[in-house]
Amino acid sequence: MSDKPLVRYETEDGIAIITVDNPPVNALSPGVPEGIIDGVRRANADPAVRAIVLIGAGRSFIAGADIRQFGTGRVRPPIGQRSHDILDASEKPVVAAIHGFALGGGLENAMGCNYRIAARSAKVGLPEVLIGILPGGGGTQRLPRVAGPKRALEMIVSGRHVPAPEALGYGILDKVVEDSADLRAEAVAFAKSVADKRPLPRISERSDKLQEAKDEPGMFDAMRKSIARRARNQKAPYNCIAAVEAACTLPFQEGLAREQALFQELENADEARALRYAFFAEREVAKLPDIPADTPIKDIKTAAVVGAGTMGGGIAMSFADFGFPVRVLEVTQEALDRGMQRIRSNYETSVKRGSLAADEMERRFARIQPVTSYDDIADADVVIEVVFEEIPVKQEVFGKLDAVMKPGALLLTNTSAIDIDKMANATKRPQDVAGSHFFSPANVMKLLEVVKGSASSPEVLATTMALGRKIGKISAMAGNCDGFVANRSRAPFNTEMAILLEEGCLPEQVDKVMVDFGYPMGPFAVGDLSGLDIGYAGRRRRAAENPNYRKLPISDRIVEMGRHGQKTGAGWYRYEKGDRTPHPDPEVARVIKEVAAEMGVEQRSFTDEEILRRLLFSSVNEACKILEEGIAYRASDIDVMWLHGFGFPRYRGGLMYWADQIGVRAVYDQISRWHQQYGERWAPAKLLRELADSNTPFRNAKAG
Ligand code: 3H9
Repeated sequence: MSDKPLVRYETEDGIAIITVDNPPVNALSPGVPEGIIDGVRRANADPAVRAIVLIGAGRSFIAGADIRQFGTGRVRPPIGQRSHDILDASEKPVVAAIHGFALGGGLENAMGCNYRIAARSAKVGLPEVLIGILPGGGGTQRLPRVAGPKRALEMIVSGRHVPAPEALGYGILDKVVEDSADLRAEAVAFAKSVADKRPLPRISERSDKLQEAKDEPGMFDAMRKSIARRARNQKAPYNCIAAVEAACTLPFQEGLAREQALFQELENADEARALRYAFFAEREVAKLPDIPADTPIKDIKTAAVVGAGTMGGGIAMSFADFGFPVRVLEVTQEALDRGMQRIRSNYETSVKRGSLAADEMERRFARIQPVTSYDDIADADVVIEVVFEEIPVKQEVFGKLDAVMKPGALLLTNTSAIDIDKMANATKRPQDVAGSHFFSPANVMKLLEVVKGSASSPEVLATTMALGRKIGKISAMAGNCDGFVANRSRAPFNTEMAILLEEGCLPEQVDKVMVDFGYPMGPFAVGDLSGLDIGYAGRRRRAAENPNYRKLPISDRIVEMGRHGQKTGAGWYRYEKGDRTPHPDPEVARVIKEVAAEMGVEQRSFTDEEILRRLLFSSVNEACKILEEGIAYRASDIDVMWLHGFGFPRYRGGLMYWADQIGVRAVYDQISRWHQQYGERWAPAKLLRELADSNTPFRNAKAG
């Protein structure tokens, strides 16, 4: 560790400057709040100092408390002696100078100051709810006082990062300066201009904006109601609301005490532990043990997508949404028109819902250019193939791409299961080929699974990982095998879903268990949404390749009846015309019984827990095999993939983290029992047995 001080103190022309210097993001690690407190006391004691500036060194102001310190039992100073309390009590004016991020404890300290100025590109927010806690440093009490309770509720319950110009409009900031300006010099000048102004404006002493809650006392219940579905099984969002409510009903000091009590209920709860784990897992996933950190990254400015189906359109939107011009290729005009129409109508839905402004939609749509000839995409920096999942079709596309694309272009395939090398070998530049597997709907789901072909160059892989981040995705690396990491680990879950039906479950029963667990939709309803014919084609391919492949006769019968999901008005559920609500269908129940009888499988009833474990344990076992084979780097990468590819509830950490809560030994024992009962598909992975024998948590498992 360097012995450079975490907080520096200097004076300049009567202004004390307190600089937090704790790279990379100036988190409030031990020593930082103490350094701020020392600086404020020193400045107040020095008659030559007239005002104080609090600023961050490096790329940010302060990104909040040090998340690694939560749950460690570290004793925090009592109310009145915390850095924001001391800033608030300063007798000389304090100006916070914000660039980069002022998040969580960062914004809380800034709100303890008398004034806040920020660079135009800065962002402020109280994102604590996203790690299962609430702003416990006065944020729930000061934000409603400065921005009004309604805005504070919205910001604290969503945890969103608010751009500086918007924060200025809410009254959180006093001034925004251009990024080209010298923020420190601006802050010093500002401090001089307010040095003699008295009384000092203190957010803690304000109550004018709290009137809003008196005029509209129902706002807290309305907020609770509006988050009921999204926040089910969680406590932090509700404690956030309760704390803001306290700000509106209690004097400031009592409000702080209430905030503290509500914070303490959360810090060590399972929810916060799981969310902290997810936060760090999402950062870990970017680290590639076998690719040097200094691998050059290609500059990607333009993209092309081959195939304008639902997935191709979603991928094109992902690029357009982040400012990339993208060409979409279909060889027939009709398919191209249909694809562009689908993109347009997806954007229109967002505009109707209010999540996208109409002019922004036009800007994004204009970035997507439809073309019908390969020559028209030849100069793109990256091309993503999104055609039908059949090897010869894909190989033909890659042959054409090889012929037209400029040298050095990234040639990516969105296949969800096919061996990347089959496509790479259809070109004379296999080093430029890799997998870029998006998840449905591609413009919404955040996971980008980057798949290594055997010849993919480190440069292509590192560039694809970085490209994912540039289009707002979380990139995760996977090895090349059937289904890669995400779909392969999920496949046994899909198999068990169908087998549960043979044994007596109904789709609506399984879906309810998974929705209660925290998924946004049940797996059968998701199947209907994405289309059941894709899985059907995959099963046929695998059955042809592998004579021992476990057939799923009920799933096959449903598809063979023409029930392909929402797009045909029926799948596992039936749908009314123009409506996406799934309705349980007695016809499906009849087919299930009929096929089960043909198979000679006895039907019985299931508990919710048995359903949940049958589905998820099967995937945990497969995930162990994936790690054992070195297809994924870390168990936590698999968790990140489940969170962002499949909608696994974040407050449960991820598949492997969740399994740890049950315990590796208990999982192993159950899987072993099912192995006895059901045969080979439940054979425990070697790694699972080793973890159980050594009592090593799943989350610590790494590639074998
Ligand atoms: C809080 O403030 C509670 C208070 O109310 C008081 C209660 C009493 N702590 O994300 P990046 C690390 S709760 C520790 O890749 P970016 C991160 O792990 C806190 N470490 O950069 C990574 O390390 P490594 C409220 C942190 O530019 C490195 O910094 N605040 C923290 O993509 C770079 O991070 C938040 O929740 C932290 N607080 O994004 C904000 N923050 O290199 C959390 C970062 O070893 N942070 N690290 O992998 C963020 O959202 C993003 O990091 C940020 C920068 C947007 C700031």
